[in-house]
Amino acid sequence: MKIIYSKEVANALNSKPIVALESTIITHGMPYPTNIETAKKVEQVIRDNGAIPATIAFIDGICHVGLEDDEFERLGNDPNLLKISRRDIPVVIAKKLTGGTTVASTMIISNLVNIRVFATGGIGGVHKGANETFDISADLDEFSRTNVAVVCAGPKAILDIPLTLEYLETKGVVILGYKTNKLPLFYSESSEYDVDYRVDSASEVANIMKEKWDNKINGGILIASPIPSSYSIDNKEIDKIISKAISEANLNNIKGKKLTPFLLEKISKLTDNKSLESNIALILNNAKVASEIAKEYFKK
Ligand code: PSU
Ligand code: MN
Repeated sequence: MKIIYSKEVANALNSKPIVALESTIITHGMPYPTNIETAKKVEQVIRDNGAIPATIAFIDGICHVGLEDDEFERLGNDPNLLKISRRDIPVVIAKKLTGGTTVASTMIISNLVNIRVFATGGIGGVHKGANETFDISADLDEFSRTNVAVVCAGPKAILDIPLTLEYLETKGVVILGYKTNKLPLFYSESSEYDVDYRVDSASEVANIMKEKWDNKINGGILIASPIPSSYSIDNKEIDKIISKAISEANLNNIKGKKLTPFLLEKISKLTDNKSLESNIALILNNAKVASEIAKEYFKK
């Protein structure tokens, strides 16, 4: 595939620590113009913490690694763009289409261009009711085969958490709790679930990355970093709202790749944008943690 690097990323390839970023958050995850403002703030946090940001997207079938200002604008201000996951990539290239990359497809591109650390908000997982709908995010299978460490704030609270954890275990994916023993759940800093292992520093994560890939144990590593306390929303409070949002999705027959964006938007409305503020805060925090990990891994 044809890849265009931003100037900043082109200068940094193989010479500076780089952090990859997804773009479905821009195209489908947040309203305009908050989406673009947030994406740019996330990039700045990465620079401020000594790494180089590389937001990944497809524009007219060309893969962009690192975006220029006009490209952010193009992605952020068009409701008809695609949500591009693993299955979509070849079609998007051949048909010269435009859209945001999910966690799964951002991992694929990062791996291709040798970027080993990626920051996002929350990963996809096993949806509630998946025993009937079969709705399991392609993000989870990507973790079983693609060598990228992903910093997130835990699985999205809209998911079936126990089933998501079982699925990850089956697929051989480890969840590292960043300075926590308990699994953070996106909007909430903690939960009743344990992480697989607690890690207390970026260099500890970098050691685990190196041992995994040097020993050819392919796949991703999930680093769960809790949302900052002051933005954390109580589990029970948000659960009620999530249930309401899911009922509305069912009533409106929202399925497949439309479900996650629909739920995020509904939750935001039902919380008077409090969830959106939390979403922004957790992504900024993940960007910082990912920068630290990228710097440590770069030294290895
Ligand atoms: N987390 C967010 N906002 C998002 C997403 C995750 O805070 O928009 C996106 C990611 O791109 C993730 C995708 O890969 O949702 C999962 O979608 P699905 O559940 O359809 O696989
Ligand atoms: Mn899905």
